Amino acid sequence: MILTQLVKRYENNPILTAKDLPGSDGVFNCAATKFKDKYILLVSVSVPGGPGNGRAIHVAESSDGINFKIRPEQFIAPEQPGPFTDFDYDLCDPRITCLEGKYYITYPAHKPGLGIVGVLCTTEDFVTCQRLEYISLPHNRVPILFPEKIKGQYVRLDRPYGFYGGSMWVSFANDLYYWGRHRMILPPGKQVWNCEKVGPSGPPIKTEKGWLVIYHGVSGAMMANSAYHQGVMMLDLEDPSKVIACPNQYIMGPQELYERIGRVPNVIFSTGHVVEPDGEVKLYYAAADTCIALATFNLEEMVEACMQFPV
Ligand code: BMA
Repeated sequence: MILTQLVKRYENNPILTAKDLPGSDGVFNCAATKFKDKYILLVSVSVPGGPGNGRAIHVAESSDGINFKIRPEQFIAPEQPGPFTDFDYDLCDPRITCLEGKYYITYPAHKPGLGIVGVLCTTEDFVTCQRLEYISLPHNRVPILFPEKIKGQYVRLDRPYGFYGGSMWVSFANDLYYWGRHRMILPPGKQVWNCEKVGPSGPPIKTEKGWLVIYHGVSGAMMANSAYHQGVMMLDLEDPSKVIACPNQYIMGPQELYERIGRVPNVIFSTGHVVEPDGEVKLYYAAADTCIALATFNLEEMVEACMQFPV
């Protein structure tokens, strides 16, 4: 079973580039969801001369999930006055979860010298975004909420720094603010593609067999440069601190030119997907920290394949 064979790249990739937003020099890591009858991406946009890496978050929308238009105005802007100013400098890697009918956005706010913290936000209309709270201590890059409560509690995945380089953890909360019962569920792997760090991609997908988690694996010094791949694993439906299957293969690795050449070469970094009613998963991913591309796979086939690698 070769997992990469289950994933199909869209033939006209990339679907969004800096040319789609004049003035920018990169449109990449994006959250993805559906809102009313539209597909929405929350896109990290970099602008020369902006703070940090110059990144802010913009909304892109589409009727077909392929042809997107980016709105020129910033949806989450850096350096806004208020309680969250300290870390709100370089905004990137948003993720979104629709939970109890509301849209929750999480992103790692980054201030060089201070660190990286997870911020929780919400939006009702994808026009304005309210920052609600920091939900992690530094350094923690990637909180993503599960789309429903499990045994009465909210659940999230994240990737604090410093545990074997960067491992994936699950935590629980009675509200969305006070998190605890932290458990490490996945340390970096033993393969070249995931040996340095691992972290969650978009929100876990509920299936009959368990929660399918798409995650990124980072290779370090074992390759000439680090490279980002995407992998999958399954968590127990009732107890998501239990990994029930975890293939040692990746599902996508940098292969096409647009994935291999760019601001950061050899990067496939997904922070969002949409599951269609017919079981097709549209996986949106940033290629080489430069542009956004689309790949698809069938959910049932991926779950079956993943379950061939029980833990
Ligand atoms: C991560 C983040 C992402 C970036 C990725 C690959 O650490 O900085 O924003 O896409 O590295 O460069």
